[in-house]
Amino acid sequence: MFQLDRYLKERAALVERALSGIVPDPSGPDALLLEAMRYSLLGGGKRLRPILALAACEAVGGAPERAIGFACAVEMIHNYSLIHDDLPCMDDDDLRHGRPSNHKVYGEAIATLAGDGLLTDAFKVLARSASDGVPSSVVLQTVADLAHAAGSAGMVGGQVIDLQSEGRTLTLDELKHLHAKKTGALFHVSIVGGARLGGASDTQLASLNEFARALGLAFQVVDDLLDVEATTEQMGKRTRKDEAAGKATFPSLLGVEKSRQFARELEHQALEALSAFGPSADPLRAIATFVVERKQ
Ligand code: GRG
Repeated sequence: MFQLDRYLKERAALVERALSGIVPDPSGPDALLLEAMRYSLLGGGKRLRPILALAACEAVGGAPERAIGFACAVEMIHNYSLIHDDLPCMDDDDLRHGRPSNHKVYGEAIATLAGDGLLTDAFKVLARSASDGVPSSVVLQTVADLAHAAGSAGMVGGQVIDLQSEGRTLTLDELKHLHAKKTGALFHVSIVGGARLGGASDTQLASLNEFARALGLAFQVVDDLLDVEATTEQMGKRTRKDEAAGKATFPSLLGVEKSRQFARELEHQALEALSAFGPSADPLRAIATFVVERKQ
């Protein structure tokens, strides 16, 4: 019987060991920047995206080592986005992972640069994974996919739509489009990139593409629900902020009960997409259920 708790702990430990080696212990003239980067990178979080990258690699029969550089790159980009998202010019949040946000400790300038450092170094880490036995052409395609998902066509573009949407009523389709870019794109590339590095066939990539689409959206629907239903202590970050900021969310458009139903429907779609896979995809299946049932 597959044990998700154990899997999540083991894979998170693998990722955290690798991340700790990538951003070295602070010393010398770069000490402050490295300390600020490590503060966020090693300061908690569920590590969902890198674990999904490793799980997708394993689902297609690849050893997790083939995707560990990519998994770290994805988590570095995720952490950069959280640091920048917490800045006063963005969401203006003082708390992240139950601790002061990066800019509350290091100031806005260093926090901005710590985010820039993580974003840029992420691509160095991924490009260097060509030496982990993965063909260079596959790494090159993954570099392009990750840049597409994180940049103007993906996460950054989605953040801009989000900023421009404050105080406006969005349709359900507009909200889905916003989140497909802002949150979904990084989830999507984590899964499809991990599978590609694991040697996935085109048929496997097509199924995982569908799995990733449903899972990314389910994550955001549940994130919106948790913003309404969970406490700040539970989440380690400020809650009830969407309504205060006048943001359209799934609960504000559909209501809480229908949003919960929608998340379950997306979980079902994600699991259906994996129907051709055997037990090697059990971690992905269990993570899809975890994403919908999580309490933080
Ligand atoms: C260039 C300033 C600049 C832009 C950066 C800020 C930004 C682009 C994008 C925002 C992306 C963002 C913060 C999306 C929110 C996604 C989200 C719900 C994050 C929380 O994800 P979890 O719960 O995080 O997986 P942890 O790591 O805490 O488990």
